Amino acid sequence: MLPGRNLLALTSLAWVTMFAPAHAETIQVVVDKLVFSPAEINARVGDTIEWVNKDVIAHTATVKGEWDVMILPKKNATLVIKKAGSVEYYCRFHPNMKGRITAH
Ligand SMILES: [Cu+2]
Repeated sequence: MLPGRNLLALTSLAWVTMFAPAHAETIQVVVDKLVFSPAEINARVGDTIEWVNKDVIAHTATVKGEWDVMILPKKNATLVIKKAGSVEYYCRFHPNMKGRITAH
């Protein structure tokens, strides 16, 4: 076995141990005047999406058969990304409101 490889493996492990738990991020999507902004976001599995509703009406972030998040007027709502992939979500009350989450 090469000592150099061991050191590299050990260093990588230390990095993962130190940074993995703190790595999950919260990504904010503002809902204002019936628009998700930004409409397209990139995330990692484990990240939290937080919708911040600035409107005085309720919205949802919905992926049919996957998840459905109610976003009450002037409130925030969150969802933890559980799997990788790209999904388009929409608002059940205003189906022309659309957003996309691409998770790695
Ligand atoms: Cu809506």
